[in-house]
Amino acid sequence: MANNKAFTRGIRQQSQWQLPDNQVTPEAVFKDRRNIIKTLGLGALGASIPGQVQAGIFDLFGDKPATPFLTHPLKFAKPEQYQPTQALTPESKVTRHNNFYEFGTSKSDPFENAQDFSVNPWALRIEGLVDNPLTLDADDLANMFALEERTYRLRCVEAWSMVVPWVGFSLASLLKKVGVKSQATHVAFETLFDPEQMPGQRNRLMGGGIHYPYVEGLTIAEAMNELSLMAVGLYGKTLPPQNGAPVRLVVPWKYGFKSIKSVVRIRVMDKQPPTSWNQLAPHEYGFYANVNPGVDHPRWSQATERSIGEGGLFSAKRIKTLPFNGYGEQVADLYASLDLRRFY
Ligand SMILES: Nc1nc2c(c(=O)[nH]1)N[C@H]1C(S)=C(S)[C@@H](COP(=O)(O)O)O[C@H]1N2
Ligand SMILES: [Mo]
Repeated sequence: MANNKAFTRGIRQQSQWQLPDNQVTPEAVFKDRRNIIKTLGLGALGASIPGQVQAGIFDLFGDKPATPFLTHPLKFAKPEQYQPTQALTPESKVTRHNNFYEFGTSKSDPFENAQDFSVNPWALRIEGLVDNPLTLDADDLANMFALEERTYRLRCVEAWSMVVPWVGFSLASLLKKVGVKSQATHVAFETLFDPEQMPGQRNRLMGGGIHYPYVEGLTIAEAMNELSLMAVGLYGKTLPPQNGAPVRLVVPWKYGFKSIKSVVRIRVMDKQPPTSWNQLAPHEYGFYANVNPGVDHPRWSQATERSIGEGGLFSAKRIKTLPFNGYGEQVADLYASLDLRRFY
């Protein structure tokens, strides 16, 4: 499943039996595992076998990592303008339905494969066309900036969405701190490259065919927009690894793949940097990737989206996709002179 899935998004190839993502809910997969356990008679056996062995059986199906990653409560302000205006996606969904191909391409892979991820020590380097290059460790990330809670909608290019209470600081505040030189036009971001910790970086199929490290980029104006967030937490605590610990970008008006996780390098540049999904399939994923219901993906509509965590067990609610994911008032000006059909 995971291996096959690897090629459905990046490359035009889909096997006959593969269900689209909206027919295989995490719940369905979960229920399937229970059925397998039942069918194998393991349920009845359960009563008579020791706990450790039982845990091992569940590990086999990936239901429960042996030792969950520890998160810590954060201190933050709650600015009025970023308080939720719609129902939050439950934390259990936000942390178990993920895209983080470094840990595998199925939605449950990051939760299942990333619990041993080590973020200490961490070094985030900010360099390039800046006055004062800077390196931040895990402690700096939690303490150097005034943290705020911001609830944003996250809209994946695969046409599902969530509403997530992130905790973080604006990318603009970080860029102001290092001082951006006048000739700068773009900002490049890079995820950790550590094949020992990230199985998707060791195995091309498991990693979805992406050439690692995962890289992303923004224009300077996008990076300086107040909405661009360096998130260090969600639901009031430090990020779990599957969501991009210890620090990830969140750009809420763009498709989710722009919101790069577990960032180790931010480089201010004077040209547009390469970006991972654009490199893998340039006709399907552009540099801008603004959420746009008017421009379909070559293989599916972008007019609507599946709201994760809403609408019951087997069918999530389908809602209309909004231009710029609902953030047009804050960002549409950035694209006034850009043909968004051509610069998708
Ligand atoms: N390094 C890295 N960052 C990544 C990805 C990835 O595979 N690797 N997936 C992206 C995609 S496609 C989405 S939709 C979001 C998902 O974020 P979430 O799992 O926290 O919801 O992360 C983005 N950031
Ligand atoms: Mo995504």
